[in-house]
Amino acid sequence: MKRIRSATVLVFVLTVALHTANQDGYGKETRPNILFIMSDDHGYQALGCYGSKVNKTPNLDRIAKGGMRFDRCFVTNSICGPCRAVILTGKYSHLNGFTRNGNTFDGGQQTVSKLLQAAGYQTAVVGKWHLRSDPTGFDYWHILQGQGPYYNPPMKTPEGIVRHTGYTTDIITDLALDWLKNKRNAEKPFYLVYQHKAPHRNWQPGPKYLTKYDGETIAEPATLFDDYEGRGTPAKTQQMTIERHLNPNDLKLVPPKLTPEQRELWDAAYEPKNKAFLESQLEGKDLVRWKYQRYVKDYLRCIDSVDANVGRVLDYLDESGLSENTVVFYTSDQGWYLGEHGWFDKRWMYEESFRTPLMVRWPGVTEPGSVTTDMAMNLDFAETFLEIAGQPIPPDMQGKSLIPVLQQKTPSTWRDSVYYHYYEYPGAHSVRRHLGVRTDRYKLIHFYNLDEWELYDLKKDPNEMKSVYSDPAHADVLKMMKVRLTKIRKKYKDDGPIVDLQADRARNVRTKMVRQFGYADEKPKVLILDGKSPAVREPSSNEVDPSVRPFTVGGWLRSADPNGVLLAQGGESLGYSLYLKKGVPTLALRSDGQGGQLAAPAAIETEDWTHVAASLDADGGATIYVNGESVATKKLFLITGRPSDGLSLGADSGSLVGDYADSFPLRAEVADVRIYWGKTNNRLWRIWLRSKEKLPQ
Ligand SMILES: [Ca+2]
Repeated sequence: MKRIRSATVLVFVLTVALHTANQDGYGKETRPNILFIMSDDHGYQALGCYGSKVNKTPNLDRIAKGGMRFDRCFVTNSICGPCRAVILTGKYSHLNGFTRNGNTFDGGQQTVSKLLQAAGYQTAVVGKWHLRSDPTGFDYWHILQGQGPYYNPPMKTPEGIVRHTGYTTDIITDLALDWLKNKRNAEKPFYLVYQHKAPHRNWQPGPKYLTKYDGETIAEPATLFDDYEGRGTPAKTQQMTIERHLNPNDLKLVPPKLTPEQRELWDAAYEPKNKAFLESQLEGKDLVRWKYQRYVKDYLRCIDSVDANVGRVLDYLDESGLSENTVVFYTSDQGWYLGEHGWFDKRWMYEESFRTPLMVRWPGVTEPGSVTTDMAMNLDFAETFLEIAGQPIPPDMQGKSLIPVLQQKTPSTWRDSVYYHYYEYPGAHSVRRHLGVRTDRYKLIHFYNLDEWELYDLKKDPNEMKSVYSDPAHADVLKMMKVRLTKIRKKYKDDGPIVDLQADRARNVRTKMVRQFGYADEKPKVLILDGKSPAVREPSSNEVDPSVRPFTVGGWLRSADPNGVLLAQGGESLGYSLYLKKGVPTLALRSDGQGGQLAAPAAIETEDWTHVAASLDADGGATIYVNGESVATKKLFLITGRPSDGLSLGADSGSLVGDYADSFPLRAEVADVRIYWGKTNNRLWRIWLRSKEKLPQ
């Protein structure tokens, strides 16, 4: 009890001290300025002050040297837009309404910028915003549109779009400095939000750093060649590997859009490197290593620009005397994979993306060079800004002011666990929805759409290579962590029923025909399948992506030997195939390591034209149709990702979806073969079946 009381007294004394510090008796404002610097996707592994093995960041380190480094600062939902919304509101995603990128932030709600503005602060935001709606609560704003490009960004202001020429990291800094020097009201304290796009994908370095690290080898992380044994489906089915998921733009094999002058510098830097690579014909692990070096070097070059530019702003604070009364924050919207587990990107509750860098310099408050392992969260930033400004913290904000931590007077009642919830699935990189709790030592994760759990002992397994969820020796820990998860979900008001967004999204797919083969001049056109090769092959594309959607596929066929694949898309890990085996129409599905199939109850007559089709509904219910009549139904599952194998008509090209030995080519006449996304309906069947009238006899 005594401890709790002294903590309360401390907070009270501090609050009073801050309130009385507002004015110095002559009406002069003395409340501290707040400079909040946030970059995008800057992992702590790439910061000198965090012991980086891959780069140096002398300017960013100045903030840590003059203040406090947080070694356990976590995010609530590791992805760009949602993190920004959490920082503005001090609330978890489910309460601020911004759960995934692509949402639109409701700027009508309570935000820290509005509260600071109302408290007499000058408020400004420059750089990345990424919340779709315009900023609210800012006296001045000049922001990138969406992700924004690395070069020559058009930027949005209340007066309209302003076009800039140059490197975005430099431009954002020029805007921040211009506001500090020329645009703000110097009579008021300021809250400046200065946010970089860098080092977000696809890591285009600035003109000054295009050849930095050339000829060097950047250290590889210990888990670059992780095989994901020891973890469940999610780690095995994600799409963020350096090996397979970096594209030619990411790897700079294709140059970005640049002015002629910029292009000249770019080509001088990349053309010789690319030529050497193309001639090298690397394979296997050597190729992964090349990709890793290319990716990490470009990533670090982007950080070099951030570091130099933050240095310019810190220099200005020093020269102008503002440093003394300005609290400087540096953080990233979340953490990042620099090849750990073979990955780039973020999203996971695994440490590298869950933890974000945070350094805070507050002269007279933070002890220079101090380090804390107290658990902080991006949920706390809004509350901290408010307390710095001497403002009350609204009771509906969910974080805590970090001021006691900054003063190294963390109360014993400080949080001993953090809660996480990631939503963006289906989505880029195919990371499953998950939630979980982390304590000092343990982490419990629930991938709830799969109902798969993982438990880690971070002391024994800091790289999170082997889940001990099923290990009887951890039964007590598991029990304790499940209790904690239930409690913490309740604490943050995230204990309602879990919505299956996957089925929700599938239900909203509009019925639409996306492909039609064997049809011309408004009538069916017969395609002769020779039983050898497919009549049509089409590479995998976003346009014909069967993932997370209901669909109907099929067509007319006539055959003396009804054996083989009518239509297939995908292969052994993801996809579907509609085929006939001894005359029995069968639908095969593959997704997430599971296979399923549904066969008609009997062989069908195919000597005359017969319509054969299959559909999948939003809940994964499959149906086989013969001449438009349902002949079999069964609950299967949705395909959860886009297959890398393409589409083929008359055989299953590439790796196989169904239970057959080779590509199982069909010998038949086929016509009016269609692929529909969305729910089947009467109109669809009426039109499709009517084409029989125009088939040759
Ligand atoms: Ca980000």
